[in-house]
Amino acid sequence: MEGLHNTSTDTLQQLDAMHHLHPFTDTKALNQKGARIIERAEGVYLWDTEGNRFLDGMAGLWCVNAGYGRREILDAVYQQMQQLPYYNTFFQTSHPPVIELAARVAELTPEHLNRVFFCSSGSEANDTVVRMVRHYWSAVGKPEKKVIISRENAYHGSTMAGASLGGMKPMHKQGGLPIADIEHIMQPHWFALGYDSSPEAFGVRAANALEEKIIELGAGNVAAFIAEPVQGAGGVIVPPSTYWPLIQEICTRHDVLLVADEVICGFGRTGKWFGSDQFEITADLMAIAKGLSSGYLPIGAVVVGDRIVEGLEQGGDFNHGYTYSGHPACAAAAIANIELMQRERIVEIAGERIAPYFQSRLQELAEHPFVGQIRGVGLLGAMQLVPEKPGNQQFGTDGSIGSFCRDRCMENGLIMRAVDDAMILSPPLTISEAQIDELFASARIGIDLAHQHWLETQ
Ligand code: PXG
Repeated sequence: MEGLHNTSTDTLQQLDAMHHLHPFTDTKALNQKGARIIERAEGVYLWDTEGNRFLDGMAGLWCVNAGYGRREILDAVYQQMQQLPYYNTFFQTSHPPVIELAARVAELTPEHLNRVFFCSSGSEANDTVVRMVRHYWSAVGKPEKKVIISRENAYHGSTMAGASLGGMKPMHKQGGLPIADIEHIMQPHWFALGYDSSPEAFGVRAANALEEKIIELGAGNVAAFIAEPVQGAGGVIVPPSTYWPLIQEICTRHDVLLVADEVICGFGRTGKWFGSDQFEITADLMAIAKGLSSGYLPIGAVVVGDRIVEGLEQGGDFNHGYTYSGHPACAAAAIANIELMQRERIVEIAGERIAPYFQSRLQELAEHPFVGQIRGVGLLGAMQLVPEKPGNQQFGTDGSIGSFCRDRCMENGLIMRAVDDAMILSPPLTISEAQIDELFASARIGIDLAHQHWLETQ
């Protein structure tokens, strides 16, 4: 088949409908409407085949941290593909890009995290976490420590283990999940669950749910606790300040490993290199993906603490790995991405200047009569739409208000994500102040229109 670059939107949509099954999609509904076909990108903007330009308020899927069109990454990949397009890292072999990337990741991540196990996605990273922590406990003579505790409304991926770790009920319903020995506790979502108390008191209550679960299961049976520093797909849930210090203490007290899922929070998203830096979390293992290559090529990893490596070394072979663990071209993309982020001080500038500006513009929307809560840190933001203020009442309309708002934003040139009725933002870290102004101007139009629509339909 010839390349489809000059094909009409209609034809592309028809072919897409005939042959392409989309992730997390009602296929029948999509195909009646036709997919939007994105054709090109530059900086923080995307263009579709109809010539519409969008400001990408989601950095793809929370991943294009360095922005689109970075030649340095393209050139690095091209060169690597010429030199060595593929070789594996099984059977006692290695190659320069994977070696360099592992060293760079070890240098960037907190001091005690020095070894890196590569894979191709966040889901694979979390599958690796499950197998690795269970193997670790077995290697150090405590094979009964198997249960992994996670949280309701967490997102850890879409593979069997990733979806099981996640706390998304609709995902569990399809396919008989979670798998065995995964437990869930409450999430630190103050607005939804703790509105009648102070955020600080609620943070303590939500963290104590971990200790209660550990005691219920018996610490001797619990391998690890996994959590996103800030829940992303769950709706940008920033935990109260009391939450993480207490979680850390509980894990230490009960000898339960702490796993930070940094797939979204990593690589500058919260204004520091890692969510663990922002929230002062000392994790035993860290899952990373997305921003590692700014999404240019698929790559993920588990960054492993010294203590875990020492344990694993007592366990012989770790019978786990992927054909594309440490793929040379993906590693080259990640190295070039990290290099340019360091050279241009993208994370530092985001943390010092861009994120504070983004958060102040976000905060202005707290006054809007349709916005009940603003959540955010770094370049993550959420605007929770509510039917009335004050209060934490929700619409109970299956997210149709959020989708309506999202569609109006799209018509006004902004890509925003709706998680039920919370409007979510996670733009490239390279966004400028002027582009942030443009973003919030469109967001405000979308929210105004959704508000008007809501009032009219009451
Ligand atoms: N952990 C976290 C915290 C994530 O956000 C994954 C793991 C899985 O990564 P992969 O690369 O396997 O997709 C993610 C992914 C959304 C959305 O709609 C979020 C993700 C993926 C797809 C959609 O918000 N996060």
